Amino acid sequence: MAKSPRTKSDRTQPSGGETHQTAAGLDTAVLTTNHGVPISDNQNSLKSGTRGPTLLEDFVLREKIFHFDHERIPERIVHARGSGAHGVFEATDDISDLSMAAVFTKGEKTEVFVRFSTVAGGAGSVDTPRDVRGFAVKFYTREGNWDLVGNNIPVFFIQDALKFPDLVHAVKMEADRGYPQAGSAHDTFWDWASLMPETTHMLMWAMSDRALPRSFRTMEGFGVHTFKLVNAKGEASFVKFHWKPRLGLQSTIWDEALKLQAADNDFQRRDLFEAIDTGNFPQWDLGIQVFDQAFADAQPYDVLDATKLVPEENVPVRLIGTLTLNRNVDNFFAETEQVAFLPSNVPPGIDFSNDPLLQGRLFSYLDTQNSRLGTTNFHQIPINAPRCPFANFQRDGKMQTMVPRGRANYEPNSLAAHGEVGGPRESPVTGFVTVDAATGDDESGEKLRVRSETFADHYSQARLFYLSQTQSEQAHIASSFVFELSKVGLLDQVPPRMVANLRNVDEDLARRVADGLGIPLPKKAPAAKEPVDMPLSDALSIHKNMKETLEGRAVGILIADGTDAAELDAVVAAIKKAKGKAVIVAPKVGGAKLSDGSVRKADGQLAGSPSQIFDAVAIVLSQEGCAALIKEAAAVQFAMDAFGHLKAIGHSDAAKPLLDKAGIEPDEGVTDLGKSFMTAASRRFYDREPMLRTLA
Ligand code: HDE
Repeated sequence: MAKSPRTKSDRTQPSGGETHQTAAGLDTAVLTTNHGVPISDNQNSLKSGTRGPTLLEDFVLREKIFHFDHERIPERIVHARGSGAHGVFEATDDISDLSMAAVFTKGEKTEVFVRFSTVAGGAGSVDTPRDVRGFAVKFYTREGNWDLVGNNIPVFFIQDALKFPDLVHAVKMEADRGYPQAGSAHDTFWDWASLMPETTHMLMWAMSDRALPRSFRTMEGFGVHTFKLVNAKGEASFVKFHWKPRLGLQSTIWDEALKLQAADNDFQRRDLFEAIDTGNFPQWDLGIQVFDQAFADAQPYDVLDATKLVPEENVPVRLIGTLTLNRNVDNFFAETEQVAFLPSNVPPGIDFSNDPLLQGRLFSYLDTQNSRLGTTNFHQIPINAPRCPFANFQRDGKMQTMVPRGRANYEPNSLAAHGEVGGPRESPVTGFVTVDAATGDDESGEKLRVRSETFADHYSQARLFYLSQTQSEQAHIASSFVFELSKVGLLDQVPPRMVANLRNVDEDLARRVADGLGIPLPKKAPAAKEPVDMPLSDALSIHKNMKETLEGRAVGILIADGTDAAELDAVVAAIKKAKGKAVIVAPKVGGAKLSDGSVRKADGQLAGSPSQIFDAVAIVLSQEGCAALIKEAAAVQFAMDAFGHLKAIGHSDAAKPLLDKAGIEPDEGVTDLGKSFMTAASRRFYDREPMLRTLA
């Protein structure tokens, strides 16, 4: 497989301006201070005598420690933990009738930077908590940057930006005790959420396996809000943006996600980096749902309400381009940490709707960058700088790296008439023009601190989501509510209040959650607006949108001394042929001595490579190997967890005693190592679950 290209010429530089850094100085032979003075000794500080005190005049020591002391910047208040990658977006369909944005010109290739994230945890937290994932894309278009700052869930917790600080305070670690980290299963989150019926739809998604994606590569992305597309005639349509992963959807199950946190807290970050590094470039198609005011008016929900989606069965998703991530970052801090996304970054041809959540975001992101990156000049940092020329009369400020020439720092000016540089001028023809209210937004001009009546239905789409899931997915949702509410320790009033809200979603769901918690079914909460039944939508289910493929999946192959070399080679070859990743696991990382006397090196040691890091497992043992591993708790657990996490297990005949010891009752997911294993390894066996654990 090809290595991802990492040439110097690929490195991001702001257009028009040079950075003074030459790859952080690493191609300079002599070590210097930040001011260029050569350093003779980087091992010892300057002292008075060999054992005397350190001298204040040691500028080498002081500069080095001073810089180190300030290496960290404030982490993002939300979405602190993230992973980024470079790539390209190629427009594949002509939508010039809808939008004049150059990024959508058929055949146009635009450089992009993408950052995936969890929301609640700090920068050093884990990759696999139950949480929403951020899916933020910066398109460096030739008409300026477009930032589509979305999530992997198409709706949001709240309808109005004014509630965002309350949401975030409630979900993040509790104010007095500083825990829990990266999880919503605690008092303050559910106290708040149960008092806010508008969260109900999003809660259904957050309690589903959508909040446990297997990898970034196997999750969808959504722009969430309704935006507008504007064509060259100034005509606007409403649009919702979707990212559809080429590998289909995949999620983990809860027990697996918990164990993954212990096995590898960088699981998703590593998956993304390694996929790109080995040339398995992740891809998504960009889809749009386009509709007009008449459609919007006819719906039983408001398209400006971010707690609602537009079912794909009503407005099909039209695919208009492909995103390919093909280059890892060179430096995590300089790129992934310093990238600053702004939903307010839109080129001509894309515009905002009056969604009150979106409107609040347009302010928040610009503002937060100043406290995070410490300067209003954050747009000059290479990862944030447009790739097209940019120029205006904004000047100075902290960390100004540009050196504008001449006297023109105001406009209008007539300096050009005097032979001086006059600077850029506005462009009514190519410049961004806010589309007028032609799409019928209700802009009466009165000042009102209100919530529109059309936002009042908090339950119909929550019900739509729940009822559109498979039985297994519904059981996962009910069980997640039980798990999370069971962690509400101090506030007895909260679980009943939440279940009372759920009765508006689905009576059966509410009963299951109450039963699971062991509490009486509370009285139904009054609904601001009675929910209605909507036609079910297959697009909302993960199970109905999985792709049976080995591509993008890893198979852990457990071997030990005595493993049949030919059998092992055949399994590895078959996995590779099906574009899967074969990972050899053995008791010792140095390898195992195979039947033919050769030694096969392992990719991972058994104790450090539990089966939750794989999508399927093959257990290729001889009688001798099996006899040894049957006494190894890690080997028994390897098989037991693979089975418990509903994965395929292919095994040699001689490995059967290990499976017996793990309590595995063979089903269609437990196979020999032949063709049937390759088919089984491309999927999961959800039917197995009711036999293994009690779900709500
Ligand atoms: Fe964010 N959000 N958000 N958000 N958000 C931030 O911006 C905010 C919302 C999303 O990888 C912050 O640069 C407000 C919805 C992503 O760097 C901050 C509101 C959606 C990321 C902020 C929302 C998102 C952020 C923190 C309600 C999905 C990570 C650091 C009005 C459509 C971007 C930063 C990255 C980050 C504010 C709601 C997605 C504080 C006020 C809805 C993917 O500005």
